[in-house]
Amino acid sequence: MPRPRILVTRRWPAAVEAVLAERFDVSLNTNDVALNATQLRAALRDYDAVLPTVSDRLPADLFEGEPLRTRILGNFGVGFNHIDIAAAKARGIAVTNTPGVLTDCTADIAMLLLLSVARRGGEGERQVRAGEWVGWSPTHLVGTKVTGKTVGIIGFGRIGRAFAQRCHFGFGMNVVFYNRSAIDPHEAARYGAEQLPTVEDVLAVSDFVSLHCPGGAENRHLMNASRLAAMKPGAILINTARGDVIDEQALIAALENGTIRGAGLDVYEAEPNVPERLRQMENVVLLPHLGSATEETRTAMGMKVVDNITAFFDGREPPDRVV
Ligand code: 8YV
Repeated sequence: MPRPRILVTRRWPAAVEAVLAERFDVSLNTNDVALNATQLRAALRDYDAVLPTVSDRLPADLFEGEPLRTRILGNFGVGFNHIDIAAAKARGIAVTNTPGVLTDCTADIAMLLLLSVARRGGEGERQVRAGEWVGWSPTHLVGTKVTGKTVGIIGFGRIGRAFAQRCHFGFGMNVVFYNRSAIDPHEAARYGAEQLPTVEDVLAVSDFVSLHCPGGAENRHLMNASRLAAMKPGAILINTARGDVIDEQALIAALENGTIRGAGLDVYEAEPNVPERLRQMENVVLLPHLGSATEETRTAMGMKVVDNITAFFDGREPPDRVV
């Protein structure tokens, strides 16, 4: 039996690339630049498995037409809103993701953003690097205190819970959350958190709001102009989920008008393009989608993809099948 032909769309941690090479006939995109639609289309035609990342967009039209050789998309990441799942399903293509292994590191980045915006860490770092710090003063870069404040979490899945735990037990914050399904109050209490009925209820009481829901159609622009206006004056918005959960233009307006105090963002609507107006603002901290970017987590994510496609080609059920 020939080994399955697989395409890895970006460079992965060396340990994972080595395991893939032992088990599969691997083609690796060594340019480390995201593939375009034509290349992805050709990949679906020519490979048994394609292993995409968040930067490989696979909309419905890529799955249409001629016979496709691909039988599984082993997504490198937990979020899969860049893949049209219904179109993949219609062509009989399985899709898997990598849940669980990036929970802590993504929650850490949310905490890092919350602290950086609240305590003006980005501004301070820019000043010191630019040689513009003129000395300590009682009024220099005074931020807002975190301990004792209320943080509102939108989406209480794995990452939302890990973030709640950090906020409550690590930083002495009150934690409330919105989740579309009801969470057992005893389970919520394990994370020091309380569920509220609506997003608006959460926004009304939160000094910080952190997004931990999936991207894609159902949550597109969940944080729109009216929801941004419903945040407490002086509140801070954190997004480590997906860029499309926030209406970016409405956010820019809310930041410019002082509707909210600041924002910490790891994800954007049209990555890697970040609007110029956002990049000019002092009251935002902007990271380049670093949520899962640790050696340990990226390796664990890769190994999960290996487990999923190995199971699939062995005729077993892939552990993390989403379609
Ligand atoms: C990944 C992420 O690095 O897993 C996710 O959903 O957003 C990131 O942490 C990215 O998806 C890689 O494909």
